Amino acid sequence: MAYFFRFRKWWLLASVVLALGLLASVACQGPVGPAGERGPAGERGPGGPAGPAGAAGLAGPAGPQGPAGKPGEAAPRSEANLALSTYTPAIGSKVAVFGSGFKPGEAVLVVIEKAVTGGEDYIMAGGEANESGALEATTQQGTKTDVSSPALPASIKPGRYTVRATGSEGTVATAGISIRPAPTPTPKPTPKPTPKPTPTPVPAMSFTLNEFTIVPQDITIPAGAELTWDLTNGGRFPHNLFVHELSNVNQAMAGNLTAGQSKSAKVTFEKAGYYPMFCPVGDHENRGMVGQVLVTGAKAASPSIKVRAPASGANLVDRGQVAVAVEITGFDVDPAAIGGANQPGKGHWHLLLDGQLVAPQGKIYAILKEGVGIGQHTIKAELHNNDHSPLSPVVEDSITFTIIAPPTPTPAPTPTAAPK
Ligand SMILES: [Cu+2]
Repeated sequence: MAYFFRFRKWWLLASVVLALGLLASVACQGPVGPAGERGPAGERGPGGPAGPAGAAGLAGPAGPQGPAGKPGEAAPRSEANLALSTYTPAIGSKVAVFGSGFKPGEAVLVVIEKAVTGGEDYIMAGGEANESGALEATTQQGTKTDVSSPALPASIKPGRYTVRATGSEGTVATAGISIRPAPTPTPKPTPKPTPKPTPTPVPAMSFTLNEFTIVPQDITIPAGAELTWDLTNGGRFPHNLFVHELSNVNQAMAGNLTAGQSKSAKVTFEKAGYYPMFCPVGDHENRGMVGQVLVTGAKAASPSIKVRAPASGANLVDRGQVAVAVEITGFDVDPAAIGGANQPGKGHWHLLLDGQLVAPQGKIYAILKEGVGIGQHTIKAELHNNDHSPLSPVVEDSITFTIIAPPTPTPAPTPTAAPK
């Protein structure tokens, strides 16, 4: 340790001396002497980074023309443009071709190059360039700014092709196309039969037929439901129950009932509307065996009225009355609303005899007791709104019939007296 301290004392002394000597040499420096002669140039040092490029010099004179190059393939002179409604059509589909840049008035033919088996071009479409050089095709519907191909035929093998449009003045345009095979037709799903709505079971209906009435006279039933009709002949004469113009019902009801007889039949009314029922025996209908069947359900699109009784051109034995019956569809008859405010699709009908209004009707049958004497008569039936205004357009029907005198009863042969 002592040795170290002795060494350090010496070291400190030396450095003090040194520093003093330095100070002295600076302090006693004299002024700087003149520059000495320039020494010989040293060796050239390594090159510095290149300086910025100088401004381009003037172009030198053109060199001599080189030899002409090999003529290249004539590029399609696609001065015009071609666009397709689809670039990947399937066999069987149509492609619309839109073109522009042709010479006005130029006739243009569009083909698919080498598309037909055997390498033929497939002629796709033809058109004409209009004044602005756009491709146009004239069709029955007039001019249109595209030319459509017919459905691409199966004679074209699927693959990639070039569509080329060539103008009569040499303008050419091309477009690539990739034709896909015809889509495999998706088998049409066999239409499921629309399940017939399960008809709401309707209780059986019982009718009593008599001289000359049908009871009940007015019934309301749902369309499409299978009904059971029980009939009883409570009268002395044969009777039955038919509905005008509904052959399916009448077939089910075939077979008149004799006095006291009963039967049951299944009937279905397909369409909504008001249908006149009647007894088809003799002139029982004209004697009053009429009734109304209101079938509820989806209404027919437009209102209609048809005179069903008397039959057009009928000869009716004069019974002092005439039964008139109409069929109404596509319209609601509301006796309670007669004279009230109008409601669309609802109202009543007017019965005219020989041009005279008899009365507004709230039911589809009426018994005329006046003005129906012997001779020809006309019945007209018109649909009217609640306020008695006619429908627009007018909905009406008319028939003529003739009332004839009852046949004179052939007197019962007077029994001849037995020879004595
Ligand atoms: Cu009858």
